[in-house]
This record gives sequence, structure tokens and C-alpha cells, in this order.
Amino acid sequence: MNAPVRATNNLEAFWMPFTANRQFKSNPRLFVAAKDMHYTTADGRRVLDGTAGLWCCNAGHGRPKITEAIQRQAAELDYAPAFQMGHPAAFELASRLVQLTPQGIDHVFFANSGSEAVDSALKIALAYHRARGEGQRFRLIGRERGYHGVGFGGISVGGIVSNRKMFGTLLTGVDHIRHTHDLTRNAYSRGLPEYGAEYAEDLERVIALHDASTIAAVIIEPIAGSTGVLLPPKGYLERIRAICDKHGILLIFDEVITGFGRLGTPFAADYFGVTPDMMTVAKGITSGVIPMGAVFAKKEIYDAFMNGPEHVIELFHGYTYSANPVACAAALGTLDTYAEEGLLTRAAELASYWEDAIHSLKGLPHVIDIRNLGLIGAVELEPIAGQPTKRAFSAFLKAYEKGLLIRTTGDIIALSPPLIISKAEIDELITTLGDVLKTLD
Ligand code: PXG
Repeated sequence: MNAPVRATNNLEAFWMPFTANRQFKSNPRLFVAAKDMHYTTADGRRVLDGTAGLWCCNAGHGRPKITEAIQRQAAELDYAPAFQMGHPAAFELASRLVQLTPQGIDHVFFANSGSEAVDSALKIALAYHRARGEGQRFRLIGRERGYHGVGFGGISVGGIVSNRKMFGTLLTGVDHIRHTHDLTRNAYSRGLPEYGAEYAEDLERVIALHDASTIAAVIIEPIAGSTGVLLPPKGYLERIRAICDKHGILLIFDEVITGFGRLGTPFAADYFGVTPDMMTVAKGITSGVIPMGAVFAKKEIYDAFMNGPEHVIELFHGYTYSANPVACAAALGTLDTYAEEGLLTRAAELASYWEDAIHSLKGLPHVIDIRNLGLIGAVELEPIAGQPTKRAFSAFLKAYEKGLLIRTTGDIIALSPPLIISKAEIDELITTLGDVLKTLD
């Protein structure tokens, strides 16, 4: 029998996620290697990573501690059942993680992606209330323009229309509060926008409509990432927290993007000084190298399940790959790398340099707003009339040609470089992006 042939030049079979498949396959962009701040393309060009992959490679690429941890773990214990069995790395990792989380958040439930983490957190919220005898709290509240992954739970509480409209009725019992994006008052804010804390009061409106006794949880991203970097107005998150407390509603922060150092603190909860009841994370937990997600929960939530006969499973939820040993090893290698290089606070050192650099793009053609916080940035472009997304997508293609990877969503360019970026690389990134913006139609 002949050895199977690897059809490396056949692009047809792979149905690519969140991709313009036909455009890509007629003009493919392939990465074949990555090291530190750079990718290498199939035609041998170096591309500066302006987005940490998809907001995930916070430690940069090809980091030895992570690679070695994965290799060692795969050789020693490749897999252990996750249900009714355990392995040491899972317990070590959970214990390490809760040393990083805000005080009071001290339990970890493992999933394999941000989407799974979100669905897990929503299910835990519902089950928590039911375990406490408040099963009538079945409603989940999200926010317009929110992104919480692509599971049915996540798209139901999410607020991005194109991610929802094709997929039927979604979950019932879900409502949304308004988003906080307000360019008329806040365009070109440096850091947090000044105006709009009062948008938090929209939660009171939704609560009044449904009655607090029917609402289990509110889920929001501290910074809405995927929808184009929408920063919370000063005081907004504090008010959301206070309203949830007043009505006995759980607050879930989706920290899939903001977690693990993006703002110069371990989590956005630390940056804002607002502690949610649960947090969802993924991406930076393994620096993107192996899929992993997690829900962090307060002790009260965990404890609410720990009753009844001891031999009975307390939460009927979990995944074959929850706390997969190789993923746990990758996460431990990642945490070691973060600790040794001070990466969870490095964005704080670079934030003002980054802010000045990105705001230097003000005044270039079609730019209508520039936003930043920590090592996150966004440049919002005026859409081409009648052709939304086209201008930003063409910026993406031109940047790639010039050796820079950016992300676009709608007509917004999002930037989130690995936390190891140097000042010289920030200059290079912004100069290249500026050159691209000058050539846009
Ligand atoms: N929550 C948030 C806040 C996210 O940003 C998810 C959940 C889902 O994670 P998974 O691991 O299931 O993809 C995300 C994912 C982008 C982009 O360019 C953002 C995400 C994924 C891909 C691209 O903005 N966020």
C-alpha cells in the first residue's frame, strides 16, 4: 500500500472558520513558523504579530518553557479521564490560578475554549440559583455588541447581529442591555472614556421589565474586544456591580481577551477594582498554544453545590478534555513564563508609550476614532458608503503585504500585540499601519 499523500496544496476541503473562504482560497495567506514577535509566511516573509494571534499568544511565540512543558507532559501522561479521576497537573494549575485571581474567587472549572467557558459559566449560574432554592431565576442578561463565543449560550447572550441572525431562536429567557459606544461624546479618548457611566442604568430598565427575581446572571466583557474594542466609560463597571448586588444577580466578567496581562494587571477585574462572581478565561491561559478555557468562581458558588449525599455528582457538566494533562502543562509553562518575565504587569509599563504611538495616527485619511487601554488599541475607520467592512479588510490585506498582522471587525482595526513587544516594535507596528492608512481608498 502506498503511504498516504499529504495534499498540502489542496485548500478546498478545509471549511475555514470566520473567514471569507473564496477570497482566501484564491489568494491564500499561510503561516509556517513563528518565533517571539514574528510569524514566517509560506513565501519566507517575516510578519510582525500585532494581534497576539487572535488575542491569545500573550507570551509571544515559540517560548521554550511552554514547548518543553508540553513535550514532557505528552511523553509522561498524555491523557487521564476527567470524570471521577484526576492527575496532579490539574490540581497544581487550579491552585496556581487562584493565587492570581481577585480575592474571593478561588475555584476553577476547566473547559477547552472561551465559548465552552462561557456556556459553563451560564449553566453554573442557573444551577447555582436552583441549588439555593431560587430556580425561578432563569434569565440571562448580556449586552448589545457583546461577544461571548459561538456556542448557543454565547451567541444568545452575545450582541453581534451577524453571529446571531442565521441561527434560529437561540436560548429563550435572554435579554440585552445597551452598549456603551458613543463616538459623539468620546471620540479620541485616551484610555477610558469620560462619558457614559449612566448607560449602566439600562440594567435597571431591563430588571424592571422582567423583575429581578427572574434574573440569574449578567455577563459582560469588561472591555468588549471582538466587536471592535469598546472601553467601559469611567464608573460604568462599578455601577453594573452595584446594581447586580442590589438585586441578587450574579455578575460574570468574560475575560477571555482581557485576562492574563492585557491591561497590565492579571485580570481586568484587578485593573478596574471590580470583582465579579465568576470570570471566564481562555486564550492567554496557555498563551494560545493548546486549547483551554476556564471558569473562575467564588467560594459561595462552589459551596452551594457541595451538599447532598457525598457519592452523588454535584454538577452534571464537563468535557472529555476538561483539564487535559497536556493543556494543563502548557498553562503551567505559560504561568512560569509570565512570572519569570513579569509579563502580567508589563503592559502597565508600556501603556503610555503605546497610547502616544497609536494616537499619532490621528488625522490620517478615513480615521474617525482611536482608542487604547493597556496593550489594546483600535482605529475606527469611516466605512465606504454602501460597502461596510471593505475599507478595513483592505487595510488588513495591505498590512499583511507590508509585514504586519492586524485584526479587523466591521471597519475597526484592532491591535493587541504579544506582551513581550519592544518599544522599537511598537514604532514599527504604528509606522507600518500609518503607511497602510495613507494608501486606503
Ligand atoms: N469571550 C470573549 C470575550 C472572546 O473574545 C470568546 C469568548 C470565545 O472564545 P473561543 O476560544 O471559543 O474562540 C472570545 C473569543 C477577534 C477574535 O479578532 C476574538 C475572539 C476569537 C477570535 C477572534 O476579535 N474572541
